Amino acid sequence: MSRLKTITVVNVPFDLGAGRRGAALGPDAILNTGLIPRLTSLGHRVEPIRTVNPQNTTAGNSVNSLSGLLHLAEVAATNRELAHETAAIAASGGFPLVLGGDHSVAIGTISGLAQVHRKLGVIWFDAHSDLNTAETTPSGNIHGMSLSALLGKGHDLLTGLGGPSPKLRPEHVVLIGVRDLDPGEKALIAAEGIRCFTMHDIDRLGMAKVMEEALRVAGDRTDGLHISFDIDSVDPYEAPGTGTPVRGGLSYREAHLAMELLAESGLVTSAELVEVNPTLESDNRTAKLAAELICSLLGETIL
Ligand code: HAR
Ligand code: MN
Ligand code: MN
Ligand code: MN
Repeated sequence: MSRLKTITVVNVPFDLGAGRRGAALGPDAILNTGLIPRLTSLGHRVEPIRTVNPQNTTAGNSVNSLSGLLHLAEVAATNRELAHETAAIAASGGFPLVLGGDHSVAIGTISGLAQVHRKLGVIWFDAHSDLNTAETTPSGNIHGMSLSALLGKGHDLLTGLGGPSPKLRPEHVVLIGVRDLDPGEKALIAAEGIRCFTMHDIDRLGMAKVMEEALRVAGDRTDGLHISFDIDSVDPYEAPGTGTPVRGGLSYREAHLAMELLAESGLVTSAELVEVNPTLESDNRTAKLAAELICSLLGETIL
């Protein structure tokens, strides 16, 4: 995969997968930092921005309480459209860069990618694991269920979206930055044997070693590598503008080092950056960090 890419940014101003509103403003906040000219100056070709925003996603109160999943219809509709976008971009050899939105959009992003990459590897940066199902969720919020849905566990409307289930195999998935798990998520990690580098592991091994192992799991014997970056993986001191902050996260340098090592690997074929909520801060600090991390992932270096 060439280091210089043809990038298509896909905006997904959608936040009904989260328990509080505001992440829908993430894409504009990230773009307003000057992300596109910065990517262009790295030598990438940047295609016109696409926006996924189905009509019915503004209905804030339609809650599907029967299934226990909040806003299931809106989440499914948005992700169906998003899957079409990422599938088309990936099929044409482009690099899809999805800007969320809450982390439920990973269902659409990755379901589309899975149509092109039969053995997709995923590195999932997150304070959480997003491995709940309708049975285990403490909140009903679908952004806490996106990874399990992609692994084939959960509601049919989510698992079956944009192609046959499962979209991912557990042996090609790595979690990094984890520090807040619900009991059902711990059980699923153990049952499926999902590689999980908690903050404790990062403290002990160092980020360089963690990335080396993560690249082996998600990058060897796979035919594409997607980075799903939940900004709440970073410590709230650096990234306060997010809906479910958890203390004790990645430092500024650990997050950048991870992105730099991914860029160096030359293996990354797509990425998404989610959960930036500009309503929770006044200085756009988190959106600026998000844009910086994207640039590091796409080859920006210090020297
Ligand atoms: N585990 C909790 C739940 O399922 C909270 C997870 C949601 N937060 C996120 N996802 N930002 O990573 O509700
Ligand atoms: Mn998440
Ligand atoms: Mn999270
Ligand atoms: Mn919790």
